[in-house]
Amino acid sequence: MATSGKVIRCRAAVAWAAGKPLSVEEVEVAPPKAQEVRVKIVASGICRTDDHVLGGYFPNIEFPVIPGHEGAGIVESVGEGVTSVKPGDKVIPLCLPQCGECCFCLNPDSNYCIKSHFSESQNLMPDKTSRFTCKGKQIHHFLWTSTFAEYTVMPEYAVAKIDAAAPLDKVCLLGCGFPTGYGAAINTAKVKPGSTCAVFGLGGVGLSVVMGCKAAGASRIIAIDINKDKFAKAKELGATDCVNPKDFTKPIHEVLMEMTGLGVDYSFEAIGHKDTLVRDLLAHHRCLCVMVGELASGSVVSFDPMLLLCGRTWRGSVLGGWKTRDSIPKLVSSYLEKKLNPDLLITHTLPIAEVNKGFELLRAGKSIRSVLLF
Ligand code: PAD
Ligand code: ZN
Repeated sequence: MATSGKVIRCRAAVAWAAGKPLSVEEVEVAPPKAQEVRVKIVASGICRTDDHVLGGYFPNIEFPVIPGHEGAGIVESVGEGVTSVKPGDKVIPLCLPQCGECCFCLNPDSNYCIKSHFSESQNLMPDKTSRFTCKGKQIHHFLWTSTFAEYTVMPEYAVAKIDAAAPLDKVCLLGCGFPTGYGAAINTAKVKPGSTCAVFGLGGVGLSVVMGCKAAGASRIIAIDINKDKFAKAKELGATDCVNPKDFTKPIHEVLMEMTGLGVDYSFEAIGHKDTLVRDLLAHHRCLCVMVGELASGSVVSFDPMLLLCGRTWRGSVLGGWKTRDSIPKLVSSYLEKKLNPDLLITHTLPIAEVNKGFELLRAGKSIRSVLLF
């Protein structure tokens, strides 16, 4: 490609400081170094985690930063030594990579990769440098994906090659929201046919949990949200009951207990609030409770440990338990075979110039997923 080996000037939505709107700027993107890949991003969904970044939830995320981690694009060029992808390949950036060699990648029960940005809590590339500059300043990466940039650079093992037939403006959701929720139900919880599930929070992630519970054969799926506008979609995707905690004076776990008798078999927290986490766990005698929502760094949750002794289980789920490089291309194939339908989560499509409108819609509870197009 004509741009190979050269700095590319392109648009990106830059967060200069916490609590400020994003600013669409011209940025410079350096060529990929050895074992790195530069990708032209075509589409990127907006996930609540990006909003957590803008809100300054994660103190280890340094500003200025280019957020975005739910994207899809085309490889523009590759650095020395890259063998698994080539220019022109369609790819999904992996916000949780899979190096394939670390003890977690070799463990069939884990999808955590020790060579991920989580291990070091820093938002530069693995070599602690950045490929982005703007107005003479170094701009930080986010999760090594930074999909709010038209071109972005990632380690090779944080990129998954997908089917050339995949529509990038749709399968971008397979970069985070859909596999996170769907996998929390089928991989992390391993929901059994005939079971009863409760899903707290009906955003893109929680609605994907609903889809996962339905696919696993749950006979009752109770969808819980304080925004009743989310209920129609939840029912369309498989929820059998919808509950708004605001309609009750008693605590929600009591409401669920009355609805179910013994409580639910599985519950999922897809909000990211510490009080819903505890309420969730309290709700049921023999429940497997899966934490999907992300709490602000440093949050402390207190609960009576006897709750666990009596048989409840509390598990976390990152990216739905998928070993990403192996699984995301398979999910794309299932999508192309019409076995999965994450398209139902897309409520808005916006040009990158309207990125802040996308966040306003999310905060106002008016969108599920907005997809940004370059
Ligand atoms: P979202 O904001 O679209 O959805 C959250 C939903 O929760 C909204 O519908 C709210 O109305 C609802 N809600 C808020 N407060 C309450 C409450 N007190 N009781 C009931 N419902 C409430 O977010 P999302 O779906 O994009 O993401 C959900 C969480 O998942 C968020 O914390 C995000 O950071 C996290 C996430 N985790 C992973 C992972 O790998 N674990 C990946 C991606 C996102
Ligand atoms: Zn996300």
